[in-house]
Amino acid sequence: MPVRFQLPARMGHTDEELAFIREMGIRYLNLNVMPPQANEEDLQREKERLARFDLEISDLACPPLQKNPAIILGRPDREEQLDQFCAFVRLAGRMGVKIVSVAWQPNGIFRTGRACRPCTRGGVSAYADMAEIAARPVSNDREYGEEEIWANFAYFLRRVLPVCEASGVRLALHPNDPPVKSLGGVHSLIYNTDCYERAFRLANNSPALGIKLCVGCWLEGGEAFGNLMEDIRSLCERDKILVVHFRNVSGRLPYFEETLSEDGYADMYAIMKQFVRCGYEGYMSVDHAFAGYPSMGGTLGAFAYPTGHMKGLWEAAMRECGQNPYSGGPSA
Ligand SMILES: [Mn+2]
Repeated sequence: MPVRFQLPARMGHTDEELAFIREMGIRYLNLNVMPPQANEEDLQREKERLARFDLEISDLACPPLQKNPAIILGRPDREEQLDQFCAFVRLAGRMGVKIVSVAWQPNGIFRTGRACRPCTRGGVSAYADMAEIAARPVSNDREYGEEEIWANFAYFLRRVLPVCEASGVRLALHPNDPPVKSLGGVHSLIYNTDCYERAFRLANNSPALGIKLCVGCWLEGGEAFGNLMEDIRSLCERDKILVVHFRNVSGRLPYFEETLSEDGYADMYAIMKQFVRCGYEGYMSVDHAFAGYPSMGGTLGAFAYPTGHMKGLWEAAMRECGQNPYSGGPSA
């Protein structure tokens, strides 16, 4: 089984959009579902519709649950939110979807803004300047420290992991982005590989806790995050990587721009080869893309070129490693 390429998607794409995705040679979708549609009837209908375009849901995310402030900060209404999270996991299981996304980011991804920057070829892309981000006031009612953030994560695991195990669903935990110790006054859960190891230990090494390996985050942090090549090898060996975000940046913190794969500081071909050498067979997608143009398909149109480039790197890596990329028929 080769790497399985996917694209982020939402419910209700038009027929044209779904055809466009399929024409990129994509079979799998990371589907974002908002709460009103997070029910069996709507999802079943969507699943059948996607099947007509030869598309499948590989993993599900419910944005308000994926980065839920009540659960992450331990607010009084977290029990209700945890019940909803568990219900969403059970729903994924019933739909035959084996991965649900989670990110311990109560205030989302931090970026200074989206703009044309020196490394973006005129494209509008996200960039981060830590001097500006660190100077912001706290994002919530108060600061939240390391101990309580980990205690809240432990509580989440106690409530949710048994449901995942019973439902045949694995959690794909994304790092905090950018990967620094604290963002907006909230201590980050995952800002280096040691944090991931701590999370695995807390989960008693249950296979139900896996990783969304965001190459972008690893590169933003550089050595402070970990040794990417070594981490890919070690995490593949232990079957911890469920999804890969394939993304390059212009440099390491304290400042970076999100660039085309070929324009950032990392050698993305070498990184792709490492996934191939390690026998990675999970899902992989382009993470963020440039803003795109409304008359050129907007965000979806903007994903087309980097997705093709990523798949081209994979094909070259497969051939260089002596493997036939299309031995099982057309690329998945
Ligand atoms: Mn990512």
